[in-house]
Amino acid sequence: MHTTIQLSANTQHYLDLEDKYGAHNYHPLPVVIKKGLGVHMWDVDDKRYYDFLSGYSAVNQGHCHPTIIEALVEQAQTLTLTSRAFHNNLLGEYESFITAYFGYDKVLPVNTGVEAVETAIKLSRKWGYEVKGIPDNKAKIIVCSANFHGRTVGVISFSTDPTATRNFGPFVPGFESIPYNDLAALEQALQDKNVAAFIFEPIQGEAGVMVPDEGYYAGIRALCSEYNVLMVADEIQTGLCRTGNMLACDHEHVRPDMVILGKALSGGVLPVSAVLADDEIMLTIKPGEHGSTYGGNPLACKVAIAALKVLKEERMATNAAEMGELFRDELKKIDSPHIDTIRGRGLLNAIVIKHANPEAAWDLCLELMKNGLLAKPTHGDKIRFAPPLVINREQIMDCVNIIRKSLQVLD
Ligand code: IF1
Repeated sequence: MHTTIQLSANTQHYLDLEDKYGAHNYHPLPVVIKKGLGVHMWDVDDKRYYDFLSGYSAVNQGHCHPTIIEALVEQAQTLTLTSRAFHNNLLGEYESFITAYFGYDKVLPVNTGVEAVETAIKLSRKWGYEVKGIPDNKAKIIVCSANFHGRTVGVISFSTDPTATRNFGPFVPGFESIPYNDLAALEQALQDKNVAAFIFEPIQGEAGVMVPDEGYYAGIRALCSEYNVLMVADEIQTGLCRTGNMLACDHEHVRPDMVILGKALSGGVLPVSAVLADDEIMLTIKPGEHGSTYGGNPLACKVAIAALKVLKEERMATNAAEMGELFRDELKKIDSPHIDTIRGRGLLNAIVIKHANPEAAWDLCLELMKNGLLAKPTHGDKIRFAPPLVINREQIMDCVNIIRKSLQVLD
C-alpha cells in the first residue's frame, strides 16, 4: 500500500522549481527544508523533524553548531581564499593541529570526499612506483565489492554498482575488487607484487551499513604490513566519532597508513576533506604535482579546527557509542515483523525491511516523515538511521516511538 502524501502549496512550489530547472540526479523525499539546528530541521511550513541522515554523516556535530558557525562568520569577514600560490596564516596552524590530532606526519588538504579519495589513489600509486619499486604503470590497488568511495570517473572505475557505472565508461584501469570482510581474499590478492594499496571502508555505508567481523581491521593491518602494501582507510563517513570512536579503525586500535576524511571535518558547513599520512608516503608528491584551487583555504582551515575541537570537547564519540547502543536495543524491543535486521556501530545504523511490497522502505520513510523523522532508504530495502552525534537519551526514545508508530503503515 502506497503512503499518500498531501504536499502543501508551499512545498510543491519548491519541488516544481527543482524539477524544471535542476538536473534529476537525485530522488529526494518530498520535503523542503529551510532551517537546521542541532538534531532538528524545519521545513518551509515550519514543521519540525528529527534529522536521521545528518547530511550523510556530514553534520555529526549537529546543524549550525554555534562554535563552528562563529568560526565561519569570523573568518568569512577576514580572509576566505588566497590560493596556494601564496602562504596564509591559517594553513600551517590547521596542518599542525590536524596532524597532532590524528597522529600523522602530514596532511594534504582538498575539498570533497571523492577528491580526497582520488588524492589517496595518486599518493598510493606514487609511493608504489617511487618507494616500493613497482614497475612503471603496473601499480594495482585492491578495493572491496559493494564499495562506495565517490562519483568521479576515476573512483567509479572500481565500483561494482551498475547504477554508478552504466554508460559512464571507459574506466580507469589498475583496480581489483575482492569480497568485503574477507581476509583470505585479501591475502590472496596481495600475492601480486604490483599491489600498492588496499582501500576500504571500515563500515560500508552505502551498501547498507555493513559492519565487518571483529578482527577485520587488525587482519588488514597485519597483511598490509607483511606484504608492504598501504592500508588506506576511507573514514569519510565512518570517521569523526560517527561509529563511537574518533575513527572507526580505533575500534580495533589499528593505525592505517593513510586516513581519508571529509563530510563532518567541517561539521556540514562547507566542503572540507583531507588525506593524512606519514612523510614516506606524503613526500612522494612534489611541488606542482597535485593540488586544487580551494584546497586548504583559510576559511576551511578555521572551520575544520572548530569542527574537530567540538568533537572532543563535547565527547561526541562516547555519546555516539552510548546512544547508538540504546537505539539498537530499543529498536529490537519493537520486535516488528517488518524489520529483518538491525545493524550498526555507534550512531551509524540501518534496518533491513522485510515486506512483500518492494516500495515498503520508501513508504515507511514517507510515514516517518509525516511523523516528524527524516531518513532515507539505501539500495531498496535498507533504511540508514544516522542522527547528529549530539542527540540525547530523551530524543532517542522519542525517535524510537516515532519508528514504532510508523511501522504500522506496513501492516
Ligand atoms: C551521493 C553515503 C553514499 C562516502 C565514502 C567517499 C565519499 C562518500 C565512504 C565521497 C560520500 C555520500 C555521497 C552522496 C551520498 C553519500 C553516501 F554513504 F554517505 F550515504 F553515496 F554512499 N567515501 N557519500 O560515503 O564523498 O565526494 O560525496 O564528498 O553521492 O549521493 P563526497
